[in-house]
Amino acid sequence: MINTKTKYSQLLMIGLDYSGKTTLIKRFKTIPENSAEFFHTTPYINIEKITLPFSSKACVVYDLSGQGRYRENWSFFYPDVDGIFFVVDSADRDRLSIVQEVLMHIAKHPSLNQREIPFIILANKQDQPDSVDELMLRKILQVDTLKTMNSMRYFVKNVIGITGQGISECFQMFEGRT
Ligand SMILES: Nc1nc2c(ncn2[C@@H]2O[C@H](COP(=O)(O)OP(=O)(O)OP(=O)(O)O)[C@@H](O)[C@H]2O)c(=O)[nH]1
Ligand SMILES: [Mg+2]
Repeated sequence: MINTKTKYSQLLMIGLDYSGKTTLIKRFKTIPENSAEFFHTTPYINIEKITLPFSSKACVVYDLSGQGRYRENWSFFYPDVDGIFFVVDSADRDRLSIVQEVLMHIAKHPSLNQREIPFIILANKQDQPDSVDELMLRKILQVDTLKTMNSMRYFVKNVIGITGQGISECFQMFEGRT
């Protein structure tokens, strides 16, 4: 992990495979006012350096693969990150029960126990006609229960990765402006 403690804030992007993490961060970078540099990419980690939209601070984004065999690697980042984007494919109703189990597993992780960071659940793919919206997702994923399990600040936000809709608001939550 890059030692960015003083110079940058750090954002972790996780969520099941195919949920849209890489699409979201790449789309964010195409918005003209969001200056961004490419860092490094491999099949299991994509690292981007961006400028946060509201504070204009530099931020390193760790976009990790959500494929089953890589999920255990997510926790290496928990002690140092300043916030987490957890991306959900809201149209993949068959896998929402797996998403719920994964969220419970994360919420119990000892490295997150004392961390007062924002945990933003991005209800992605809202353009899909059969997608579940943020209010319904909050219930299905039992966000009220998650909130009782640690000190993280939970949010759920509708987004569309392919258009960029809702992403700025998620960064606003990350920057503690809501
Ligand atoms: N319709 C629709 N498709 C989307 C949206 N966001 C992402 N996708 C599509 O979902 C697929 C998976 O997106 P990725 O960004 O590769 O997903 P990922 O979460 O990075 O996946 P892993 O790296 O394997 O964990 C791609 O075909 C995207 O084009 C969205 O908002 N709407
Ligand atoms: Mg990806």
